[in-house]
Amino acid sequence: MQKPQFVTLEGVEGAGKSTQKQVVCELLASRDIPFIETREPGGSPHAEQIRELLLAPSQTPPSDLCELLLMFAARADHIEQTIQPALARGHWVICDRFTDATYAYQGGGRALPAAWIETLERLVHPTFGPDTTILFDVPVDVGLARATQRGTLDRIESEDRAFFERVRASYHAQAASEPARYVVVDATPNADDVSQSLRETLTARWFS
Ligand code: T5A
Repeated sequence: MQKPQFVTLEGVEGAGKSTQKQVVCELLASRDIPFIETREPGGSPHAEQIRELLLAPSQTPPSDLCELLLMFAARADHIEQTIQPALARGHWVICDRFTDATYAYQGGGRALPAAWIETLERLVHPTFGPDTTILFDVPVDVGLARATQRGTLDRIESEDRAFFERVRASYHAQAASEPARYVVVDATPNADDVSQSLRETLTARWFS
């Protein structure tokens, strides 16, 4: 049997990750493959508390370095408490965002040095990372319009358009540098068309 996979979903705000995560889950369920769904920041009790700190709108937002350290603090707990136990039980892990989001948001968006992120990555998960990363790629304006239409924006979602252009550019660079790990999906069409394309791509990648 195939080794359980660690699968991450990435993209700018409103790209449709949460919507399309169901397609990944249905694909696994249809083949009786055990899996868990999780997310970052969050995914374990302590990491979910850190998520609240990170995303709550605030008159006095955390410093950029504080935000970066909290992302990795949450991740350390999430890996130990949730991700690695699930993989050890033979479950696939489907995770909404992971360290690539830190490179995109804190590295790209906030312009923190990549070397800081690399140092924390080596500390928190030196030998462990996603087997497949699905990047839902959508123009920033389209993603932000969808996120805005859905409801109130959290602290990070409230950044300006230039911030999210840097986030998207970082994702493009990451996908280009690791083509074997990344699956890039054009998330601009309607949700049904994106689902269909995703289903075909993942079936070919994992099960053919
Ligand atoms: N973050 C996270 C960092 O800064 N650093 C890090 O290291 C990590 C891990 C997480 C925030 O934290 C930041 C990034 C984020 O800002 P979150 O609430 O989990 O916060 O936010 P997101 O991950 O961005 O999730 P969103 O829900 O905002 O976006 P999704 O999941 O991509 O979009 P989704 O599926 O909820 O869809 C949004 C709306 O669009 C519609 C949906 O119905 C929904 O209403 N939609 C479509 N409409 C038209 N066509 C389509 N194809 C559509 N697909 C979805």
